[in-house]
Amino acid sequence: MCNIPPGVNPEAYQWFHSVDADRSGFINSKELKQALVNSNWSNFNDETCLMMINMFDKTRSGRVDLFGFSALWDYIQQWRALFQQHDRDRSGSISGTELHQVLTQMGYKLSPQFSEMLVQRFGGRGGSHGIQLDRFIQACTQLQSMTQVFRERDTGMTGNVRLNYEDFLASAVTRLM
Ligand SMILES: [Ca+2]
Ligand SMILES: [Ca+2]
Repeated sequence: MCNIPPGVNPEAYQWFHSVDADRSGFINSKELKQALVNSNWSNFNDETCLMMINMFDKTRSGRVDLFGFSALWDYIQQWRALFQQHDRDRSGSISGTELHQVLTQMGYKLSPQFSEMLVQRFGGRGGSHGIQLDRFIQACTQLQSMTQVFRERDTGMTGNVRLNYEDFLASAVTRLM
């Protein structure tokens, strides 16, 4: 515990060695998946793990080092706190109504129907039970990314943009992969 490098979250430092199952000194998406559980005790889904590894993988090697893991750890904790804060009925999942409150707090002006649609899309099996933490992180992160694509082009802040189809796809692909 005495050798924690500066800028590394002590909690993440402690976890790093147990998450790094093959002791390679790096965490890949498979190792991350084994380490993360939702409130219903299911492991995080592959898509969310891969997405988060890619976000904090500076070298495009499909894995993160201790520093990347520490940043990723903080990222997950922030979403977890937001998730718990808005899981008003303590069901362990986020419903459409609860998601709408999250998005409103984050500054989005979106309809309640849009949140319902997101929960349907990310919740699986009709989404009647809401979304778990992994899907919550995935949905919110993708929403942020796509919003960023839009805002970069909406220079006049009009809420409307004209996008070339391939330009749009290219932006989406770079953000999501
Ligand atoms: Ca490893
Ligand atoms: Ca709930």
